Amino acid sequence: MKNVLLSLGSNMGVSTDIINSACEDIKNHPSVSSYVKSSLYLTKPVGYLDQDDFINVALAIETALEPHELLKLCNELEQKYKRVRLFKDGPRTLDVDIIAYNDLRIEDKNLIIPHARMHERAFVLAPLKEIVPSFVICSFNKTISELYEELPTKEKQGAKVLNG
Ligand code: PH2
Ligand code: MG
Ligand code: MG
Repeated sequence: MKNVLLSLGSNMGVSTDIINSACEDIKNHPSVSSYVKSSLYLTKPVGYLDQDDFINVALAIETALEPHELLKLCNELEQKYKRVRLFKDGPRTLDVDIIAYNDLRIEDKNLIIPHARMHERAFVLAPLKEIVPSFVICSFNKTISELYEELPTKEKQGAKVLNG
């Protein structure tokens, strides 16, 4: 069984419903054995700024799925919730990213694990810090908590618990 961290985001459609429903799909998947979900976070867009705020959430799961099988599941969920890819970093109904997979490192044309920009992003690290602060990200040899604390203050201020 592998310990896997996922990050989900949405800023089109009814984002809270889409996020919650996609999380239930993951929880109910036959190859997912344990499941911890963070709060939902309201986050300022990163990258392309002229778009609505996002809803983001993090999941820590245990799964028997191999990395590329898991990627396939992520892509299928994005399809199910009618992902549109308008442009890079642009609005989307659902994005499901693999952030870490045990202490595995992968770099191929379809998949980079740990996620290449996770350490720069409060919308990834704030929800993860809530559920797995001590998880070590192998490529940095740092915990989620340490990576979060290293973020600029302004970046941290851009990710708040929804209704918190
Ligand atoms: N995803 C991106 C780019 N920018 N910003 C926020 N706040 N949340 C996201 O999920 C997000 C983003 C590319 O995947
Ligand atoms: Mg993404
Ligand atoms: Mg993605």
